[in-house]
Amino acid sequence: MKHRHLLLAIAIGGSLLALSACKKDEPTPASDAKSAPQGETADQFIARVNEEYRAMYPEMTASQWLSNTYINDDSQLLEAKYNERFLAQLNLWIEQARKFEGQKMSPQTARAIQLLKLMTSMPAPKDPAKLAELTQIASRMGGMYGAGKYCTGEGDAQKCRDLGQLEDVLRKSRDYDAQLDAWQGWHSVAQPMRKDYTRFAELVNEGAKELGYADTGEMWRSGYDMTPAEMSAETDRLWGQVKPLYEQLHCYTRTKLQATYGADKGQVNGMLPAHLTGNMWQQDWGNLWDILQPYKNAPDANISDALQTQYQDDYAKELTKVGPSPTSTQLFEADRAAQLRVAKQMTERAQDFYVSMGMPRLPKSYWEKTQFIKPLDRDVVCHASAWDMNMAGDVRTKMCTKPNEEDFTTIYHELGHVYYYLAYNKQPPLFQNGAHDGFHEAIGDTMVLAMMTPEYQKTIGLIGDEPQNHDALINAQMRMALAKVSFMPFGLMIDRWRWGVFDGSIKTGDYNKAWWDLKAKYQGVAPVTARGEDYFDPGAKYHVPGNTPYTRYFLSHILQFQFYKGLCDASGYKGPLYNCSFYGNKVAGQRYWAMLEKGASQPWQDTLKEVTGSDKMDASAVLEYFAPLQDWLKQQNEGQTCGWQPPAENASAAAATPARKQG
Ligand code: X8Z
Ligand code: ZN
Repeated sequence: MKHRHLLLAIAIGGSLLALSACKKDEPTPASDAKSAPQGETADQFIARVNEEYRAMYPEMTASQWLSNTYINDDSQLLEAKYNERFLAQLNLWIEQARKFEGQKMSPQTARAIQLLKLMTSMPAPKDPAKLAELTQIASRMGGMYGAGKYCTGEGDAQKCRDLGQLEDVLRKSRDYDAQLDAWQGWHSVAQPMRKDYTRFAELVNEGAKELGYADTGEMWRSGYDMTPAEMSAETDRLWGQVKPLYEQLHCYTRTKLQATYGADKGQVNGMLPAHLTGNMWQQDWGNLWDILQPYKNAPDANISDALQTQYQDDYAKELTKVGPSPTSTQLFEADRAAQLRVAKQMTERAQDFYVSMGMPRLPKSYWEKTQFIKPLDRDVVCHASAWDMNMAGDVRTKMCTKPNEEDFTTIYHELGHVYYYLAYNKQPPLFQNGAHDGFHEAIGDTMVLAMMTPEYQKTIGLIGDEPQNHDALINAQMRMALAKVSFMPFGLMIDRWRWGVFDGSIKTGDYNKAWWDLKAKYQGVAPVTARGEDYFDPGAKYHVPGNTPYTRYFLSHILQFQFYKGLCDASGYKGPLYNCSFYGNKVAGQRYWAMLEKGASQPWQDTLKEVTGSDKMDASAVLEYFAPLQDWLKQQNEGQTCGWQPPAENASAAAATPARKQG
């Protein structure tokens, strides 16, 4: 499963499900009958579920790995089938668990039963026909996303670009129209998913209701050792803490976009034009560095440049192997070999950070079975993921790595998942999960915070010994804010949309409007052309067709600063938070590993307390970290009218004006 985190317990592949069922269609001895073995106690029941789960897990995961790294009808069929078997088995276990309600059992067993009900983010109806339909839709949507291409031109002149190529346009081009074309092109891929997604939402809701939840969103919010209502209030509270910082960053960015593209084209009603943020979903503005860098003359540890150089060196080495006048095939092969080489070097560098803190090296099979770069002979899901194939050391990552900073930090992120798997593999299968899903997402990102410090970058020779003055600090903080702060409202709005779809407050006919209303409200971004209901823009983001809950990433962006501070304290560091690196610190490493080993075996509040001293999620570490930048932004924005008016507010104003017919 891919970063299969909580809810799905193993979220696998796209979050679909967790494992498959038994082998072939033969009845398994233990639970062929709908009934559990006679006289089974609750503790025995959980022991049996753990065993059955472990047994069926590898083949389900294999089918998912296959359909994600080799997209075609056959692999989708197999994946859908294994997911169907697993979900049927899961429903059976959950039914069997009912009979233990109210009985005496160990606290660990009670927790395991609770987690069992939350094992998938794709609750399936019991009706076998609907169950099969659901898993087929899920696999089809995943395949459509993975294989999606934007094609222009006719016949021999036709040119098709995949997501990676379209993202490159947003990353590098500063041509307004070229970016708009790339942005619109990718969003056209999602249009045909609309019907499937509508049906998908109906089917999972039916499954969630059968399990006793009001809807799928309520079920997703139930995985946090608090009530679903408390959980959504928690996200509001945390967002309230960071919103002022986001608004300052937004204001500064808008000013710079207007300076680049003109007062009119650089904004839409005070919001950022969706195709101009350097990112397809406006979730990470790091690619706008050329426009947003605060101090052009101050040191700027540019990891992308260093990685490009590394690639060029690798390429030159490959060429020396073939001699003076290489054929075009040899040039091509040298490029592929160098791409693979640099991807592995980036991964080795990330591994080194974990190992320096006392964690194990990745197993040999990791290096053999991982997908490091995009294969050329087939479609694959390029969206990065981390997999635990068998709960016994066959861990892998799947990426289409390019030598740039974004992918370099993504490798640390994915290895965070992998180290979590390796650490909690000794837990019973039902506890092999993050303390909550936000923990799973935060492990690697915490390492990135330490990796991005000048202190660490000097140790690896990425930057020289030049003194770190105020300007360099602001540059570094801006770099980090463009990745982290810009993300926060995005991390929130995706599930605000899905919660609304699932609870019926967003109607099928309003999918796209509701999406852009939320983008406007939280992120302050807007499309520059009308995006009516013939579009399905949510489907252009991996986690929607992939059905991966997204609140986890919002929580992770808060938690990772708490973990960072906790580990800095453990390492004995004194000084401003943003300068702390615990590279090589075994005490911090042990504290981290102890947390990872716990998996989901206790409430996350207890686990958080062990690492940070507090049992509450809190954004004060975020604010402490970014304090210098926040001051600087306030000065930069002085005299500007910051903020924006979301269209919902425009619309209600318009509603009061009878003359206007349509909003
Ligand atoms: O999906 C991911 C990871 C895999 S769990 C690459 N992330 C979110 C995204 O890309 O939208 C990491 C940050 C947010
Ligand atoms: Zn992740």
